[in-house]
Amino acid sequence: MKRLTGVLAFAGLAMLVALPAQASINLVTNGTFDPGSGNPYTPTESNGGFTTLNADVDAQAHAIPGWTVTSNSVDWIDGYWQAAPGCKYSIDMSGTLNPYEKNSAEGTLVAVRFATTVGTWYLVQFDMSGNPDSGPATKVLDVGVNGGSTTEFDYTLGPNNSKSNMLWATKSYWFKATATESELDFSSATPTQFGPTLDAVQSYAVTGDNSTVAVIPEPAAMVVWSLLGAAVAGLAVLRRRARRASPMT
Ligand SMILES: [Ca+2]
Repeated sequence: MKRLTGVLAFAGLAMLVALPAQASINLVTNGTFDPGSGNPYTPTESNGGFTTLNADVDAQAHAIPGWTVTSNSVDWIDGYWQAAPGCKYSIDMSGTLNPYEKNSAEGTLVAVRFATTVGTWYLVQFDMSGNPDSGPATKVLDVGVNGGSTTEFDYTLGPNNSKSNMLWATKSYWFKATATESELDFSSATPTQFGPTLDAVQSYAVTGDNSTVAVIPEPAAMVVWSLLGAAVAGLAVLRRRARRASPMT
């Protein structure tokens, strides 16, 4: 039994070491902007492939699970253009000019807060493109945390950008947590209705600082992999025992 325990411990350790970075916890709720079932604001083909969500209309501001529209409006897209790889929905961060807009379409979307450890670095990754319907050619998106200073991200439409070929680019933003909860703020800085587009938002705690890309493994995944390792090791032991018990072949 002592030997078996040792084998299991070793197998568990080996699985931990081999754990891929992709197994880490994504801290962002609904970074792909899925509506859930029965959501009356779900964008559909029949309503033109997008729904405009106004910050000044409470139900619209909270229509996307995990997110709040906090200024002007954003357009929630399904079908109007190609979403980021692996996604169905996406966002035009510059919504639609209408009576709620105060002459600016620059929307702000705030993600629901997640627990953070003060002093730990976090990587935020998201896919960005631009509304190809009209200018400006360069779309500007500001990203920040807890209402603090922001970092500007630009995306310039090229000759091959179209609604069926959005050419989404993955962007990375880093922040060092200064609070036990953090919220991600995404704001369009493109005042026309044709803004930066956003999709596939994820965030991960990292070890070290923003110069080293070592993502902290997800505890739950570690447990699963450890159990799997233990099961594999246990099977091997049983198989060896069975082989010993039966005649040589
Ligand atoms: Ca728009």
